[in-house]
Amino acid sequence: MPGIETILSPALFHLYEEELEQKNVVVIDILRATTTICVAFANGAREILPVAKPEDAAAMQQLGWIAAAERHGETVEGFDLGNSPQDYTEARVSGQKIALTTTNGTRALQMSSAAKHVWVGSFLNIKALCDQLREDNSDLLLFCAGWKDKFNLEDTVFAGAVAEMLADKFTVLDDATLAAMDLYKKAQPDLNTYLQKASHVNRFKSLHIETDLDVCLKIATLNVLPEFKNGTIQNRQHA
Ligand code: 3SL
Repeated sequence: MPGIETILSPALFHLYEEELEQKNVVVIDILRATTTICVAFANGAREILPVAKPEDAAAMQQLGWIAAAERHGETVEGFDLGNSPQDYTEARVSGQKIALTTTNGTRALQMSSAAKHVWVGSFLNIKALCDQLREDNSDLLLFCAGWKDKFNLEDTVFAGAVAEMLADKFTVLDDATLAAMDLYKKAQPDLNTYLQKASHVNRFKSLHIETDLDVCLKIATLNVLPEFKNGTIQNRQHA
């Protein structure tokens, strides 16, 4: 049986780096980067290039790409898009290539590049994602992007949801995954209510972007499977 482990914060990533090439990694930034990437593909985006800095996204704008940048939860001034899934509408992104930089999510993607496969996970595509992971049968690392190297609730709850969905097919190898599964069981009856105490949800409230929370907590509504490969993200499954 393949195993599942969980990285609860990017600060712990170095512990897993050596074993990466035989494993699947799921990068998790529920609020909001990995959710936004799923929505963009569901609405017809062609490709998403995760980049480190706003300047890198701006450089791609010169080549006809949409430039998207978020820092501290806000759209960086002068960019076409920020990181709200509600802004990645069909009218805005269909057929487009997007260069995206966010505070934590795009960094976690780039950190994972040595893995066998790097998948983009969100509640919206959880079914498509878990179907793929079951088929592949490789060891799995659930990588929570967190917030500036710190643990966060929403990514951990999602890691627990994935581990629960795969529990019949995978062996849980570490206590981080067990803790994530326990947290998911506690949060699952009402994810929105449970996550009201999360630090990033409070950040949303101060930025008046709370409506994004509902969008990010929709479960298995999108049949997309974004994969980060050779430095860029493409959808392996059509919506
Ligand atoms: O951390 C990230 O990558 C972002 O998802 C943060 S935010 O939700 O856009 O504030």
